[in-house]
Amino acid sequence: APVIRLEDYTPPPYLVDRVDLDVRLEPDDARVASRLHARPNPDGGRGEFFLDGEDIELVSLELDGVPLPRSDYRLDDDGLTITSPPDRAFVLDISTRIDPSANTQLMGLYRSNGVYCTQCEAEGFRRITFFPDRPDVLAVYTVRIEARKSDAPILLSNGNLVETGDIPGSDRHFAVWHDPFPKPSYLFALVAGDLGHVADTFTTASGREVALAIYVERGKEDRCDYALQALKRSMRWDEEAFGREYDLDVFNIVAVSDFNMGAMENKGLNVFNDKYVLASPETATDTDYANIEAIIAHEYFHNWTGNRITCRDWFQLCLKEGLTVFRDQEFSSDVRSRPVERIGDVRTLKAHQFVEDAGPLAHPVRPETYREINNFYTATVYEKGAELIRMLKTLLGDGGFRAGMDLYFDRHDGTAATIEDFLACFAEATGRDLTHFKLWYRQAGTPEVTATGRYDAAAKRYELTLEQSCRPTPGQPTKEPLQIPIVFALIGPGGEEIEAPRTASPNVNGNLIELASPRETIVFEDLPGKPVPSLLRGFSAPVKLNANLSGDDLLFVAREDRDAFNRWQAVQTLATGILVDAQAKFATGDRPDLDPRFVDSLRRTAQDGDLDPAFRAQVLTLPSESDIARELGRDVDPDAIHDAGEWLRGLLGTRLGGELRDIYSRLGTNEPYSPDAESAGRRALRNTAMTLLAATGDGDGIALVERHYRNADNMTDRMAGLAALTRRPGAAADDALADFFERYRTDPLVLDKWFTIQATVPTPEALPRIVDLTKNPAFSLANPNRVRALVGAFAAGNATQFNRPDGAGYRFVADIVLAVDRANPQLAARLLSAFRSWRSLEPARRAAAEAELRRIAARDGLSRDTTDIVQRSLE
Ligand code: BAL
Ligand code: ZN
Repeated sequence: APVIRLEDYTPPPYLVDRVDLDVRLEPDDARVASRLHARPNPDGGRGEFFLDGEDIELVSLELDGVPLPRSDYRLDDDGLTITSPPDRAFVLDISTRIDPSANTQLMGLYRSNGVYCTQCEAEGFRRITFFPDRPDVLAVYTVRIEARKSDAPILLSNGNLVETGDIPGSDRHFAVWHDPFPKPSYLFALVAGDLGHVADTFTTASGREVALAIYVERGKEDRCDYALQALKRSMRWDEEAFGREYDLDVFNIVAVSDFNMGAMENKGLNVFNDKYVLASPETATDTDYANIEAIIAHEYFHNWTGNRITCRDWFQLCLKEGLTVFRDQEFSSDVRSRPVERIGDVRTLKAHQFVEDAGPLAHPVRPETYREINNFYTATVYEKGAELIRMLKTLLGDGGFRAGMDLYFDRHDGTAATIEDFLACFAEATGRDLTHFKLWYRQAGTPEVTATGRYDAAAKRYELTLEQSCRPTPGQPTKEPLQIPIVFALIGPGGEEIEAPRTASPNVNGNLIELASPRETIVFEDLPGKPVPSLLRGFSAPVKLNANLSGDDLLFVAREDRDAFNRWQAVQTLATGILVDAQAKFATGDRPDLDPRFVDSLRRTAQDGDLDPAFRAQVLTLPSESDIARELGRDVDPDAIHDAGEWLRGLLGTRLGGELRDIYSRLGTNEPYSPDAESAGRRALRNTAMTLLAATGDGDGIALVERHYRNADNMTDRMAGLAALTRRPGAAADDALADFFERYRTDPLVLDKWFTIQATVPTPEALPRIVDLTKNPAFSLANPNRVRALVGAFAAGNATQFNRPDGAGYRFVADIVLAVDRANPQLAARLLSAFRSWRSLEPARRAAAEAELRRIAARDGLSRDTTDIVQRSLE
């Protein structure tokens, strides 16, 4: 596939102002009649008019009502070219035929569980009709849908419903939808089927009433309430936090069971993976509830950041995604606990984005080249993109940030914009020069910041030296220094924060250091005693910080820092040191030992009833195996890392046994389940205590877990029990798994949890069991949720078994990638990216992983998506 480059962007030569679609649905024969009102672009070049088209059959083509002679157009695999279009406005009538049932890619128009639905981002509209399928062509859509009433009583599209009716003399009916807001083709959506729904209304700040509805498979209506309430909270929040009101008369959400992404923000008609809509206490965990709330919010927030203002081209993807992730993170922080949300978001960032940045798939937040855009819906574009917005807010302050956002909404509403447009609004609104900041969008890789402090007691002076560096990433062998906002405080010996420490440095402003050069020394004067620095508070920049603090200092920060994030971070840093050391010992057959002060520190947090239980749970949750692998960076031995984790958890379970049992019994409750953040926090702490007690492996611990599983009255507790029980294969684990299957055998979304639990058992029994599970009638390679629950979870969440020294884990995943690739390239490519850390493994595993990548690369007929990932992984 050709490389597409940002620098080659040219405006579209022809614009389309209006699209009238008439879609007649049959399961394997859908007819799409499209009338395009087109005209030459005054800002574009002249010449041919290219309309993308893929896997569709052209039935007829007319220009201004006259069939276009064969000599006036070309048809090839990529689309249709009108060779000499008129030099004035004109109308194109195009009709195409498609087979929704045969569409296994889940891009364009397809059928999922008997429901017609569409997915058009990034380039799916071209699989429905011929169209300049690029986000800078914005049109007003009117859509008529016609189908058999028995097949599809519900007919939905974007915008407002303007007409419905029956077709006389047939069992067919139709609906006409009109969306007054010009939009790019990737935001087009159509859904038709026999669906149930729940409804509500929302009154906007200016008093307009909006009809809300969530459509789902019949029988699932009672699982939509949480999503519906989350939608209303989101709508209110966007008014209050960003001054953004909803703009249509209706807002519809549809949940479908076959979906490549989490959800899609089509204008007025969001389509969701049902996993992120359906919830009841018996079927969804607290994490599921939190994800539903965040994703409902995310898609809703796209209405302004994505839809009203869209992207000029796909290189600008972070313009809508990074910004919208930032907005959904802020929403969750406001409606839940801010420090706990931040810890969760940073854990996610490090687990996915830092890993991506450290491997062969690293790319800038705004990439400058791609071969397949589907492969750039990544943690870097989304999560690091959100961090860039957060840094901008830190640098400009709340007022400056809001002024920049207001200007952006004002100036670019109704247009397709760029990162340059976006940053210019902030520069103009605040008078700040953002030239240096913009480098964050261009330069890939995770910067490392090293801090070294020196205290001169006689002079009462503290010198803080900060240095930054960044390792090479693909295509970027050398790196420039970035502008890094470091929120900080100096903590005095008694734990008090030293207010506005005196410094002559121009790069310190209140509690903010702006590090812009490779190396910078800041001198603080008149200190009352030797301070301990609390740096990068709230994780103010997406960097790897080496603060060079002693064990004593870290224990001090863990106890005294007023910044909750940094208290948590200090414990993580201590635990990381312990685990890195322990895994080296396990690798050589030695026994590690444990500093009792670390245990005391955890004990203090565990027992501190003044702290939010959710925060205490986060502190008691050790770094993951992938955190330790990332810390090591090379010659990783996943077995040694796993052994170290088991050792530490077991030891903590023993040493903190009394406190953990106390937490467990105190937090037990007879109250009915509620998914709110506070209740969820108490369950999180109790389940963390239980997990540590189970890690001791002693009889009491196991008995406790068995009781916990049996007595659970909600899915959060049941899953926590099941996860703890299945860490150790045996009769108790098998009994619980059999029980779980019987309880939920008719519920695919819940069975996904059952697949995932078995996929992540960290023992050699796992792989043969997973191979077996692929033959279970409840499993299907055609459904992305099933594949991700079993195979995705194995590759991404079972480090010891995916990385089996005999290479069998790699072979299994590679076989699945090849099997899935023909039907659903996007899903296959996503699965394959689990190999991205292969170069950091110890030599034997590295060789085994490389062999599988090469086997995939050698396969004929590989999709563009998978080819792109495999080639970049091997480069
Ligand atoms: N635009 C793809 C799905 C999402 O990020 O909301
Ligand atoms: Zn998004």
